Amino acid sequence: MDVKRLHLEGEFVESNLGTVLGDDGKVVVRLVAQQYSFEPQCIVVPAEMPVTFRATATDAIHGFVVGKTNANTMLIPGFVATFTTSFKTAGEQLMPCHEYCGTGHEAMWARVQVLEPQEFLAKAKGGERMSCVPR
Ligand SMILES: [Cu+2]
Repeated sequence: MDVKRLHLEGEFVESNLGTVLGDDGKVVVRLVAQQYSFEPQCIVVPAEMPVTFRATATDAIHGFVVGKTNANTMLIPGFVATFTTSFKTAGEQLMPCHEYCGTGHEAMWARVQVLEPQEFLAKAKGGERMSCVPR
């Protein structure tokens, strides 16, 4: 994977980031970490359903813990980190970078909006990318 072309082609282009509900019923979240933010800044997921994360970094080693789950990974430029987890309850959670990545590290985090499964499924339409709902 060529990190310089990450935003231009392939799985991690901007238009492909965020959450999708696939035809197979699987929920996949794609995100990119860079100094000093995650893209997207807010991720929407369902509670009580398996959610697969696929993530990478562009510039430095980052890492993240996903809200109140057991998911915790490092992101290394040039590699895709993937894991599947699930969220027990609906609500808003935080996803901070936990790997010191430079001066802006402390401010590097994303929000995770966990929706009730019915609400999530009602919002999800045929493979379209989903974004957080204003609360
Ligand atoms: Cu960081």
